[in-house]
Amino acid sequence: MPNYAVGDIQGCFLEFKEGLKLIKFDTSRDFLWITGDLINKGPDSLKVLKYVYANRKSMHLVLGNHDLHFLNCFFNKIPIGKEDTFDSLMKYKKVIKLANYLLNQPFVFSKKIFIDKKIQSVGMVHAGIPLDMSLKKVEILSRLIKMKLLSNPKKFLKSIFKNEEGFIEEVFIDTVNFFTRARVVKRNGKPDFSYKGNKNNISKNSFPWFDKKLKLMEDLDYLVFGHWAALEGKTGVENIRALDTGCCWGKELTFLRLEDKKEFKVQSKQK
Ligand SMILES: [Mn+2]
Repeated sequence: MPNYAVGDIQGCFLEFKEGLKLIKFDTSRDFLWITGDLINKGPDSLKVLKYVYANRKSMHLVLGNHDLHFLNCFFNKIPIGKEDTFDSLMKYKKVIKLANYLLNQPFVFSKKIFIDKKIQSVGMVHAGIPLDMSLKKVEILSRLIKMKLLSNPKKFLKSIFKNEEGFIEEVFIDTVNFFTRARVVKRNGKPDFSYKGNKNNISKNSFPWFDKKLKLMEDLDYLVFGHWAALEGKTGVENIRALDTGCCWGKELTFLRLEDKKEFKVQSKQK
């Protein structure tokens, strides 16, 4: 029962399907971990989501910023932006089923799997984890946030996207933003959301969120994440793996078999 992780698909359905063929993905036996941002920017968001939903028993996924953006547009009836490419999803007659499926997904996922005949804990998040958060704290916060999101999706999403202030406690907003959007953090540990470049041009007052010793890694053997395509898959940290390799920007889609860390890459068909 191999576990494969895949980076941000972002509506690149052809590459996604090609990758599943390459890894000989078997829905009766294997698990696919998806690092979030399943949709937007690429051409086939609806096809990606329909496939993942149809095979949901084999899927583990976490929410990314683009998934949340879609949920905000859907639940708050906000027209999609000029740069957004998920209009076919918004117009799909069963969109509510797919929106509810996403709404129920976690921000952080972890599971124990067999690696080298040992049980190891592997975690997944879309963007990042605050330096000082233990796995237990991450899990409790994720669960509290999920309860708030499910109890009132409209208001929660409005607060996240800042079109309504003050309804949700700031700690939840900050945590969701860290899980779904962080790349570099300042010395005080707060994210600087403006930086999207590679690891070499970060100002000396900031550093990648995974560069310092993370409390979370005391309880995890391995962590995968997406979101930061400019890293091109490299973090420089042995047991923390970046999987967004910019498929929707014309680069590639990366799959990683968690049991032996073997990589499988599909060339992007996007420009
Ligand atoms: Mn993202």
